[in-house]
Amino acid sequence: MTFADKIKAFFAGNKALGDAEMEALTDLLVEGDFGAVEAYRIAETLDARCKKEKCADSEGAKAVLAAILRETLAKAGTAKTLPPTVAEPASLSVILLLGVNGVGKTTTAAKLCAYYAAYRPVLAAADTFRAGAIDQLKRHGERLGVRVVAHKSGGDPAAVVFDSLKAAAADGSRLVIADTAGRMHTRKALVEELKKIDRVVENAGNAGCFKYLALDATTGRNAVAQAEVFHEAVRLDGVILTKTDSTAKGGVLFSLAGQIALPAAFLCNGEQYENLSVFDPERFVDGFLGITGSR
Ligand SMILES: Nc1nc2c(ncn2[C@@H]2O[C@H](COP(=O)(O)OP(=O)(O)OP(=O)(O)O)[C@@H](O)[C@H]2O)c(=O)[nH]1
Ligand SMILES: [Mg+2]
Repeated sequence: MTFADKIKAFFAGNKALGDAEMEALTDLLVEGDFGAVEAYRIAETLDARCKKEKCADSEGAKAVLAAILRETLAKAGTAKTLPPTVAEPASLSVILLLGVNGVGKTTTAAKLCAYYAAYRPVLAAADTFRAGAIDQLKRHGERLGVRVVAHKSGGDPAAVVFDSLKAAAADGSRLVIADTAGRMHTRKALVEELKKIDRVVENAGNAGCFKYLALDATTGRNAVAQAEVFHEAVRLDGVILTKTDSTAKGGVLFSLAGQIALPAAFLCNGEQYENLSVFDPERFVDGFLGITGSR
């Protein structure tokens, strides 16, 4: 039984929701990657609100839960995103993709190039740490017809971003999308490197800098701790949840919103360039509760 089926089964029939059911729902939310703290908070809020509103059946409770989940996402606000069409007069923007190794940063950088094609983006190969990372990005650049600015493997990632900004400005491009390394010798080294890249971008006097954490939906409950490290280092603008086409449940987005006020910006649901969509909280909650079926 998939997670969505379990949620559906839980709310099916017109049964009353007593203490035992609330406990089962909390377990279900924990299973859905909410993390214990957020699962308990949401189940308690649901219980209190159902009592207050005298809604005793599961259909009513589901509607109340949907409202609570929407409010949880709303608390984090809307992630800052560039519109897909270029506003005039256009200035240069930068998207930094951050995240631990293997979450899908490079693939997402390529997807964003396709999504923001109107900006004539330039890719910055700022993952100089992992062998093969530069070539991987170059292959995407070739397929997409996008310029890739790269230095040698082992070079300074902040310098790559700096050169990409110059190249973009010279080319009349409106957007630099920077792929970064997910791993360094130590976590401290990673944070220092990200801060250095961040300073280059902030000092470049660009109109907009968008710092997104790519997060693998299958990471589960560990995601909040992971996000906190990056959020403290560079103050993230949002999360891009990748691999939502997997068996992941997505509850992690509620924990990120509820616990560290970090909103989602995009969802990725596959390996193709078109498998990227702007995050839509209404649709996400409906999908999560099986109200319309898909996310
Ligand atoms: N199913 C699925 N796979 C994805 C998605 N996004 C990325 N992948 C796959 O995940 C794997 C890792 O993707 P990368 O883009 O290389 O990840 P990365 O974060 O750049 O990895 P490092 O550079 O090693 O830190 C690849 O096999 C991708 O094809 C997605 O939305 N869905
Ligand atoms: Mg990569």
